Amino acid sequence: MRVIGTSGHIDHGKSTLVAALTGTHPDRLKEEQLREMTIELGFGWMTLPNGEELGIVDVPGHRDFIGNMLSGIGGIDAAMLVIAADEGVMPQTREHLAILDLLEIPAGLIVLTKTDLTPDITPTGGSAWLDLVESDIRLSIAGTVMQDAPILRVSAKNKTGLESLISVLQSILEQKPARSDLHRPRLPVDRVFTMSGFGTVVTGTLSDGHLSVGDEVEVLPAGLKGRIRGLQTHKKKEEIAIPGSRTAVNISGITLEEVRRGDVIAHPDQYQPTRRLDARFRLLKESSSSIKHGDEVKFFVSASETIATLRLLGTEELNPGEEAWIQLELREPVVTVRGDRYILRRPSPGETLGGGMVADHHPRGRHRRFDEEILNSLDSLAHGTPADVLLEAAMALNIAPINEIVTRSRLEPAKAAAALEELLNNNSLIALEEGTPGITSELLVIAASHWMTGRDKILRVVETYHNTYPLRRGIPREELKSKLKLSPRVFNAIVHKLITDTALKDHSAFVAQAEHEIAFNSGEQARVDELMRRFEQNPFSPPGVKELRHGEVGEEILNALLEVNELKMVSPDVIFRKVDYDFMVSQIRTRLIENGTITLAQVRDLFNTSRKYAQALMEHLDANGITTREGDFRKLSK
Ligand SMILES: Nc1nc2c(ncn2[C@@H]2O[C@H](COP(=O)(O)OP(=O)(O)OP(=O)(O)O)[C@@H](O)[C@H]2O)c(=O)[nH]1
Ligand SMILES: [Mg+2]
Repeated sequence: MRVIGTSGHIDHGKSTLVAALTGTHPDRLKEEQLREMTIELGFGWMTLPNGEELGIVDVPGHRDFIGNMLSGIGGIDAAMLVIAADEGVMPQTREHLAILDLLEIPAGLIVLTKTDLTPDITPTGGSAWLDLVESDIRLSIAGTVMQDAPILRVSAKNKTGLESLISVLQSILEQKPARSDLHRPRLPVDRVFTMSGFGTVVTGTLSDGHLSVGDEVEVLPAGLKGRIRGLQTHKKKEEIAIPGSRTAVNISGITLEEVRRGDVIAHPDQYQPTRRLDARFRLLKESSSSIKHGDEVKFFVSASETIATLRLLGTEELNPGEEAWIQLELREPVVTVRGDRYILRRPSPGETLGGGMVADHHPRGRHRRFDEEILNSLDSLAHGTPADVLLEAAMALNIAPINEIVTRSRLEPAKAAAALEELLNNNSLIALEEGTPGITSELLVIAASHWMTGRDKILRVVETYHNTYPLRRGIPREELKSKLKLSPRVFNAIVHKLITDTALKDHSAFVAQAEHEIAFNSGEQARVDELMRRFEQNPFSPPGVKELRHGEVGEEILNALLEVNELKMVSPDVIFRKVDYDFMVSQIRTRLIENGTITLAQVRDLFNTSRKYAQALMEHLDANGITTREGDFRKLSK
């Protein structure tokens, strides 16, 4: 399945040629037939000798309808630039050629038609006039995408030269790889109509993925949902429409008024319309004047068209023939992605100014002008290696799953895979989660430069916490998360990474800086020493928790002593020094090994303490699986 498009000056015989090739005249409208002039896009199709289906989009040559021409020319595999032999290269020949060049239409051929009108044809087909026209054409196409295009001499009227035209066309198309299926179909709508009994039908050249009957679809930019009721290619019913084919989609749930030319049909949530984009722009050298920052222009991409304000990011003014980075603010949202080719025209008087490639379809914001960093990052998006492009996509998304970064980069799967491996190996990209990082994986990753700044910021928050609460073990995870305003998934991934890198210490519900130790100042140390003396005087009947908390020792110091394991809490009311606790446990163990059982009263007498302490200790030992209670007795747990 291939699609080609015509182009060329008005009346040069484009539609007649399509009719001669396909058997159907593409001009359908009454007005078109009366005026012998194409206004709307026309369509035809044929089967090539090798059996491949070929769709043909026929465009108008009249300068007033160049918007229609642009809406049909996107997505084609090759262009036929049609030039009438009796007139040669004319203004719209040049303008269409410039457009094909700006859109980088990948392959093409030039059809020198109406050769029957050339008077001096010799019996062998030679003609001094045609040779002259051809050499003029060669001059015009030099340096453009059409530079090496073959020139075919035909007469659509007499049907001469058509066979060799078809065979050259076939061999050009055979050299082109089939359109890749990226599973992100988009159909830029170039026609909308209704068919009685069916409802709304839209047509376009499908790209980036396939559509199937029954699919839920979205009409963008509006976002209205519908379902595919039927699909046709070249008037034949299909269950699946493949990328690169002329496709008619019958959509249920969408009325004729709800969809128009320039809209895009896609699967839900795969494309986000944009109102701002960054692009490389070339002003045609034939342009009648320079352009300035803030100029209003008409923006054409795929089948859509909208008014835009042009911002020159690195220069005040752009002269004919020059290139620059621009940011476009669009009056209406359009669907476009990185890598799309676009055209800018001056609204009035109508003139094609130039065009180029969309470099970023969702830039981070309204760029400051003359900002070196922004211009450099745009350069790497435009000229960089796949790794540069992938890294730019990662930077733009900050922290994101790998598959989203790959989608944004618009790289071919094989290139994306190699770029990903390279970036992970040289640590330009950092995986925040564990797993196998393939291009379809959902592992969170982050660009190294963002990681460094993000990591410093987090460590600073933790450090500030340590400085405010030096006697605390660390900051509660929840508190850190809300301070950083991160989603649970991103937060957990980052903290996990920081712990693995030993930048943070893990204390389950708390985290601390790796080097953080609880340390008392001299005043605090004096209070600690005094407290420890009180414990030492009555090791088995020590001061009560309430008294300590609210007394001069204070909560912070008490908690810190528990943190550093100087004290051991056995119940909300009872705390022992750790050494005394260990001593009691070993004594009880020895008793149990000798006697098998012990009672609360025996514990009380053993340490010459009160029932309150003995009970708290034994319940603590029960709860920790050291002892088991049976009535009044306790035994060692098994
Ligand atoms: N003698 C002769 N006349 C031709 C030939 N091809 C087209 N014509 C005539 O040229 C006129 C214009 O042809 P179209 O095919 O409508 O031209 P077009 O390029 O489609 O014009 P637009 O769509 O308006 O840009 C018509 O009168 C055709 O009959 C040809 O090979 N020989
Ligand atoms: Mg025509």
